[in-house]
Amino acid sequence: MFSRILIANRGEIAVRIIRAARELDIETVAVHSTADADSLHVKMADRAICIGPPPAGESYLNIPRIISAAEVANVDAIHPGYGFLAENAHFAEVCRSCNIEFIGPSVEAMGALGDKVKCRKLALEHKVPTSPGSKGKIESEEQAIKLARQIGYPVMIKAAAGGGGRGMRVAHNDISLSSGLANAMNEAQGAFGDATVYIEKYIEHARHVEVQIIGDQHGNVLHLFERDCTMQRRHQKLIEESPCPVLDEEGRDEICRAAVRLAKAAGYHSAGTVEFLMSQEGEFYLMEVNTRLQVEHPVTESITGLDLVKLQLRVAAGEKLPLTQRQVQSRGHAIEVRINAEDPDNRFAPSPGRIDHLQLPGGPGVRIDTHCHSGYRVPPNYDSMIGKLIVHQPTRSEAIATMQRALSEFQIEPIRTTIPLHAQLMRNADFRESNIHIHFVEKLLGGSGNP
Ligand code: MV4
Repeated sequence: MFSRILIANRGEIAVRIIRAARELDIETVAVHSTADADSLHVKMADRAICIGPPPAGESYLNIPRIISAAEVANVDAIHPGYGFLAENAHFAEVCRSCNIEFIGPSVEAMGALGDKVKCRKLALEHKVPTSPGSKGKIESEEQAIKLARQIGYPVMIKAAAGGGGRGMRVAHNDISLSSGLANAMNEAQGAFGDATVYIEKYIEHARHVEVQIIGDQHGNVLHLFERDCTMQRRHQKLIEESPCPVLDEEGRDEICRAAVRLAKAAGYHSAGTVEFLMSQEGEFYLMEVNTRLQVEHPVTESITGLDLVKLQLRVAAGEKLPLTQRQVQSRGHAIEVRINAEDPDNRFAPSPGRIDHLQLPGGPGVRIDTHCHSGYRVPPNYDSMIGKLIVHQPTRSEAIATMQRALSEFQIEPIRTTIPLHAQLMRNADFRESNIHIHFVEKLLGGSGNP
C-alpha cells in the first residue's frame, strides 16, 4: 500500500479522500491556492503546500506546480478527485513518467473512453446499446445528411472530445443539420482543439441512468449497480438516487452487464461510470464513460456498504478487488442532493461569502460530505458546490421523508443555497412518482431553468 499520497483537489472531495487515506494509514499531502489557505482539507491533511493564486490555471490545474509539490513531499501517488485534472490523460502520463502513481485508470483506457467516437466504436463491437448513428466520425456534410435521413430526424451532433453537454446540437431537418454541423465543429475546435463530430438519433424526454464500475489491475471488473441522475439543470446534476425508481430487474441486469463488458474491453481499472440514456420506452443508449470518481459516489456507497475511495486506493496500489460480483448487494434506497452556493430565486446566481452560521443535520440515515464550517468563506473562484446531503433508508418514500427532515434542519447563513429548491423538489408530485425526464427542471422553473 502507498505510504503517502497527494490530493490534487480541494473542497469536499479532498476531505473525502483524506478520510479514506487516514483509515488505510496513508499520509496525506494537500495542495491549495491562496484562496483556500483556511480550508478544511488544508487543516486535515498531514502536510499542506500552497501551489499558487486563486485562478485554477495557476493552481489546481497547473501540472508543473502539482508535480513539484509531489516531488518535494515525496509522495507515492496522486489522487485527482473529480473535475480539474481528473480526466486529463496527459496529467496521468506525466505522473507515471515521474514514478508517481495516478489514482485512476491507465492512460490508454482514458484515451479510448474519453474520445466519444472511439468509445462508441468499442461499444458497438461489444454489443453495448448505442443510439443509431455514425460508425465513426463525420467526414462530410453529404455523409451527415445521408445518414440523418437514414436514421430519421431529430438527430444530435456531438463532439468526439465533448462531454457534459459541450459541443452538442440537435437537428430537426437537413437545413438545421448543415448549420448545426458547422457550428458544432467550430465550437469543438475552439473548446477542445478537435473538430471531430459524430451524429446519433436524438432520444426525446429521456432519463439519465448511470452504472458505477470498479476494476483492479488483474482484469477484474465489478458493477456497483446504477444511479438515476435525471434531476439536473443545465448539465449540472441536482439530485441522484439509487436504485433507479423506474428500472426493472431485466433492465438493471442489461445495463450493469453492458457497463462491465465495456470496461473490460477498455482494460479498465479504478472507479468509473458508464452513463446511459433511458428512453420513455425503457430502451438504453450509451452516452459516455466518466473515467473518474464522481460527485455522487456516496449514493452507491450507501446502498452497497462499500467505501469506493478505499477500494480505489487499494486497486491503484495493485491489490485485487476484495470481493466478487455476487458479494455486491444493493440494500435500501439512497438519495443525494447537491448543496450549491447559488440563489435559486435569482437565476442561480453564485452566492459566495462568509458562512456566519452553519448547522448540519444528523440522526439516522443521514450523511453529509462538506468542507464547510461556521466562519468558512466560500471563495468566488471555484465550483459553487459546497456540500452534499445523502440519506439512506429501506424504501424510497422513507428516504424522501428523511431528506425532507434533514433539509429542514440544515441552516447556512447568510449565503444563498439550493436547499429551498431541494425542499420544493421533495414535495413535488412528479418527483415523488419519479415521473420525470432530463428537461424536468427547465420545464418546472421556466424555459432556461430559471424561475
Ligand atoms: C443525447 C441526448 C439525446 N439523444 N444523446 C447531454 C450530455 C452529453 N453527455 C450527452 N447529452 C445528451 N445526449 C442522444 N442521442 C440528450 C442529451 C442531453 C442530456 C443528457 C443527460 C442529462 C441531461 C441532458 C440535457 C440535455 C441533453
